[in-house]
Amino acid sequence: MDEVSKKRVFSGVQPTGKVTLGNYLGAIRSWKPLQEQYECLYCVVDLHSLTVTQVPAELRKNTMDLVALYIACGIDPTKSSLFIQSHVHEHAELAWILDTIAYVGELNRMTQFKDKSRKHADNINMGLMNYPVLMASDILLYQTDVVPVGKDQVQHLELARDLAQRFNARYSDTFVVPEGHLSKSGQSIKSLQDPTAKMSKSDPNDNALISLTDDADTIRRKLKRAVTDSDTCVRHGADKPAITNLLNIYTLCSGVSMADAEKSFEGKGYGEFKDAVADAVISVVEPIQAEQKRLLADKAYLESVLKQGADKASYLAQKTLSKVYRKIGLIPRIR
Ligand code: ATP
Ligand code: LTN
Repeated sequence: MDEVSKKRVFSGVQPTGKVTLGNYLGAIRSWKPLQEQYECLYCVVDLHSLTVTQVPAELRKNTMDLVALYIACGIDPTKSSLFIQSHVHEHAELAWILDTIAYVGELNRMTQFKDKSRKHADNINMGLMNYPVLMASDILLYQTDVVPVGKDQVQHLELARDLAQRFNARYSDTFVVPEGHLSKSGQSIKSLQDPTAKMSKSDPNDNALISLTDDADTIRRKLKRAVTDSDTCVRHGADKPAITNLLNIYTLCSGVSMADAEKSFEGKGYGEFKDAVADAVISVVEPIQAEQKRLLADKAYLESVLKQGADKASYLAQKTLSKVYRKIGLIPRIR
């Protein structure tokens, strides 16, 4: 397929803390194969992470760690644009315009806003409420066709679609209305300590999550401590949320089907099963860690990737933003 007729993909992760196995299986892993079919833009959304309090030095480190992680997970900078959100100033500018057509009522109803307001009751800032508008701006700025995200982001994607349609209806066709792309079984990896909650990188209980930076012993220990269900049988089902979650992780990391996995653990206890889950997770995580470490030692290379990514993204972003400004009646600057 030639470059012009390829559909466009955009996705991003926030550089907040340690990326979890949930982020990887639910989102980042699906990015690599998309590169063959689509023109992809993968972004480290640093402006989003400011909606919760950040320590500047940590934010800086987390951002570069995430850039290296994207590449270690198979994002090929010669195929896709990999960049940092704050390097392309149009994201914040389009967000302002979209703010003027987004309603307080609809933002106030967003599940993530309600959750995060509860978790950060001392810092319910306007950015937290505007978070989905900035996300819509990320997506609409590139005339994105497809957005790969985990299940928890579906509501935000709906808002991006609504804002695109609202703008198009008011000012004539301007934005592509994006579609979501949910990875099948990885769409929600649950906490190891509470299988009704999602595995989240900001969980204060470190035993609830597997971080992509955890070493083999830590992964084994966390899985040993993972909660289980009341009987001792290894099978999936709505009545067995904890084992279903571990089976999900196992099948996604090993490539074994659910039916084969259940058969192979028939009559075996949770101990043996958890060991096998740990082996499967370690075999996925270790090569990524080695590659990320190698990349982080080559700062010049990472900087060249980011420069190239931001140049390409800026070009596309600027095209959309000037179209938007023109349509709403702002006078273009004479150069
Ligand atoms: P935080 O805990 O700070 O809210 P997070 O772990 O939810 O962070 P994000 O940066 O918000 O991570 O999400 C990055 C991507 O990972 C999104 O596409 C999101 O849908 C996906 N994702 C996050 N958690 C999970 C999970 N437990 N299972 C599957 N996908 C997930
Ligand atoms: N809100 C997303 C991260 C994100 C994103 C995006 C994902 C910000 N902008 C644009 C896809 C497309 C999250 O995963 N928490």
